[in-house]
Amino acid sequence: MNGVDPGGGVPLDLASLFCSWGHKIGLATLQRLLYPLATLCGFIYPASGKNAEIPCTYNGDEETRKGRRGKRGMPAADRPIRDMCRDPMVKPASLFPDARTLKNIVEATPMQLTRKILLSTLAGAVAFCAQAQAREFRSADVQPEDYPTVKAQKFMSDELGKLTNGKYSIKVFHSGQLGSEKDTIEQLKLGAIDFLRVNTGALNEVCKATILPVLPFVFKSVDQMHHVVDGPIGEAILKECEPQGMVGLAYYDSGARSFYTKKPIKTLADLKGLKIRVQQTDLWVAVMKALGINATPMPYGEVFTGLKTGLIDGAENNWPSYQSTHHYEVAKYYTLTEHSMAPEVLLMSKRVWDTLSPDDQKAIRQAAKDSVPYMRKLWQEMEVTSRAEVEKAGVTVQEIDKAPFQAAVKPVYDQFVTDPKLKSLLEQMQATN
Ligand code: GTR
Repeated sequence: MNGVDPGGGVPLDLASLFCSWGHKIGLATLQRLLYPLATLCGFIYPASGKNAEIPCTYNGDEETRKGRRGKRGMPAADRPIRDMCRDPMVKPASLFPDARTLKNIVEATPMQLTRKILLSTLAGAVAFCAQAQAREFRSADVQPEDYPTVKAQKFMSDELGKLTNGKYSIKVFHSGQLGSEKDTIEQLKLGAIDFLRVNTGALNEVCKATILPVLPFVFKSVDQMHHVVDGPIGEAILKECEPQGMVGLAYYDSGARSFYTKKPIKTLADLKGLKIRVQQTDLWVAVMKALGINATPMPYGEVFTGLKTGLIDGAENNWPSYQSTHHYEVAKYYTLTEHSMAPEVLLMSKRVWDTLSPDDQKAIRQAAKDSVPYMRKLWQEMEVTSRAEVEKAGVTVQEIDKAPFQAAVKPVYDQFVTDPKLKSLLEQMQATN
């Protein structure tokens, strides 16, 4: 598990006590009450600048102890406390006296001394509590750092920080750093990673209901897709992932998927017999079979090499993926079949989720929800810019009659939507405007 185990195996019962009490009245309030008192005692260096009242500052961008007085190095005794935190971004205030404060202690009367010890212990406990509770979640995404899904998770991290007084943040491991979508789904289920952003297609083998938004030509428009996934139907689909160890938080946009190939495609017949890369699911293999295409399932990260080496003749995806992966440099014909609008989805590991308080769960849901309009705005912009970029680079865009495609994939619905619950959800989807 990531982050810090509150208490961290350190015998500091007062800190644990404070952690629970402090969170009841609000950690920030507690810190603001106690810090000036402890400072008066001379046990904590008064901070300067914007973090003046906060003994444990969270600035997230540098190793230096911003907000501490002067440029003096961290007292050796501070280091274990900082290390306990395991998070270089959480900076504890000094909990240990320097020579001047030691002198004050020696010269103090017993009454003064008791007061000093009590107050400094309390302040120390608060500082410890703040750092012990701070936690950086890990999230995985196969898309690159500047992709809308990744940026949206960073936005979510900031929102979460605001909603929890800096208690939580999310580090996004983008560009498939933690593995393919299939691998990271397994890691999420085990709680080895906390969050995951994948396409709904990637979930099809794990929670069956997720095939519904992936089905070819199931949505009539982006608006209709939003009405479906943002309401009770979308919620019901994600709920199906919970027994599999994943808590669905939000749907992000993914536009429409179309074929791109090394040779021009003008009709469905031109695609017959071609080797086309698909996501690693039975549904996609069946869709391609219905179209007379030779499906080649493989991870997203291997498609470029597959195209380059001739292992595949093409693939299918939206504009931003086609552009950001540079697939357009190898497969220069983009045919506007727009055959699936499978949205992206953001999930949290249920194992991790279950360790959180209802308030924290609420904050996570809220932050995820808040990131959706931001993501969708970025998405709309990127769909336009990525299309323009590939066209400028010489890609041929082909309009195509979709009717033969729609007719050919019809049997796939009967093949995959057999469960009565899924049937009912599909009917509700189709009845949504
Ligand atoms: C992209 C999606 C990725 C991944 C990829 C694929 O559109 O953003 O998460 O699913 O498609 O085809 O594997």
